[in-house]
Amino acid sequence: MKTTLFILSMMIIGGSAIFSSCQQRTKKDLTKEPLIPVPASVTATNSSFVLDEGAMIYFDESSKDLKAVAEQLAILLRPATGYKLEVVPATAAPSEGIYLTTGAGEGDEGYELTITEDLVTISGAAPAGVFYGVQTLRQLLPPSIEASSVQQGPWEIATGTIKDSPEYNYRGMMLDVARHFFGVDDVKRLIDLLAIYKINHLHLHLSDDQGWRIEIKSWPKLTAHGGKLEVGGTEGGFYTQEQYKDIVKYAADRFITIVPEIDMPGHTNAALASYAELNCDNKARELYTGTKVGFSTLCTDKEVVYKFIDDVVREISEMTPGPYFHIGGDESHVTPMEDYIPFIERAQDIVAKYGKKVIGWDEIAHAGLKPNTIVQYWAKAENAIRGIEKGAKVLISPATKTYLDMQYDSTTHLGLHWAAYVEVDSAYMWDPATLEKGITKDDIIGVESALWTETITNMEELEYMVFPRLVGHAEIGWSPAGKRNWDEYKVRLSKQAPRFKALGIDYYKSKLVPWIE
Ligand code: TNX
Repeated sequence: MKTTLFILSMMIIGGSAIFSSCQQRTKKDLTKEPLIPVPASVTATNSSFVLDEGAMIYFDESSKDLKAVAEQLAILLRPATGYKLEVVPATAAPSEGIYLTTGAGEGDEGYELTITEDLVTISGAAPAGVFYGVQTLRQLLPPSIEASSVQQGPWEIATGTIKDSPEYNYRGMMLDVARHFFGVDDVKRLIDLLAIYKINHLHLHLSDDQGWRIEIKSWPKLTAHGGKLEVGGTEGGFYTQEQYKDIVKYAADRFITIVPEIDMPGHTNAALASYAELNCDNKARELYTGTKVGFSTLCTDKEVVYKFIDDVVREISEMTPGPYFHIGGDESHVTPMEDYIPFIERAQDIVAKYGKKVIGWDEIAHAGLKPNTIVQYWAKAENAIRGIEKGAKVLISPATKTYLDMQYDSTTHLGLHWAAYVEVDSAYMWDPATLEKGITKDDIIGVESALWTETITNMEELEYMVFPRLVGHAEIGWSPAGKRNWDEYKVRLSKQAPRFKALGIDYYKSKLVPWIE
């Protein structure tokens, strides 16, 4: 009896080392893992790695930026595993654990993930690639890894090698914070969710008829007055400059670039209500809380309007490390074309003066375009093609496929349907490079989904419209066209359900997807 107890207690003291060395490993097939976006190449070696209690996360100390990525990985894995997962610098590859390094991987965002029975190695050409390798590793772990409290393991991963890099450099989502305002914590949650699916741009639609959402110190009434309300007349809001910088930093830590948009010359009622001098008749407009579009315009012949734009672009550009400034330019129905064209040309000059590249909705292609201007195709392919003829690149956001405010079908209780009903299959089954004759892959910088928020008032509603369609758009932006097909994708998507649940995402349970609980 005593000896048995002794042996038993030795086994317990020996702990995970004894356990893992004697353990029968499951034969897991890496090629069967339901990864989204689907990687460019996967090779399986049919065994498994088990993340255990004593595992450490090593980072190659010659690349200082990897420490932050290693710490993010630890923060991600600690709650559900309950393990300590120490983050330690290394000068060479360790024999076991998780190791982040540089050297392999294509372009800035490519990575190579190699999993053996003892060691997981993520190597990227740059830290962004390592970060994306981490996101893939995350999806290879059981969905319960996303939980915020300790869960039952084992934390087992299939062995093999994944080599992966994106098809498009720009994979984005736009959030309209003007029609309904979303605070800093909501935006941060969205950023966290975007990063899981390797999206790397968040475009914030910061001004519209119904509200001005970013503090401009030289024009304080924009937010003090123009930020007060939102659609429906409820209380609006705005980001202080400190809050905006905090969002930019939070996004950058997750390799997401913030793209600020100030829509002009239309969609400007909130500014026109805040400053009388921006109107041709010098009369301030009333605040507007309805959902009509196309009724407002800055007075394009007034010098003060360009002073205003200069100040706004300067203040926002100073807080924005990313390369882009979005000038809107859509639906300026009450700005005559002969005024619209020189206005858009002058706005581009102002943006260039502050060192940013212009993005504008496809209507801007009517104007002369600077060589590095980007046309965002949302409504008219002919405008995008006109832009290409003028030397511009195109960001692909067709309303019929990528507008997340479009209803799934006629029973959807939120959203609009002016462009189409966009079910989960329709949102997925298309290819940017073949969607329109005259727009080829070389013309395209990437894909962006857009959530307009006339009917979307809170995070629950946002998540219902965004998920799962955005996940499909993320795959369109990242994965090779030849690797994508709906019948196979819908099965991978169905297996994201427990992950969505663990993350608390209120997604739309489309009948077209064979969800597993
Ligand atoms: C069109 S898309 C708009 C937005 C609306 C959206 C609603 C675009 C450039 N303009 O102002 O919010 O439709 O779906």
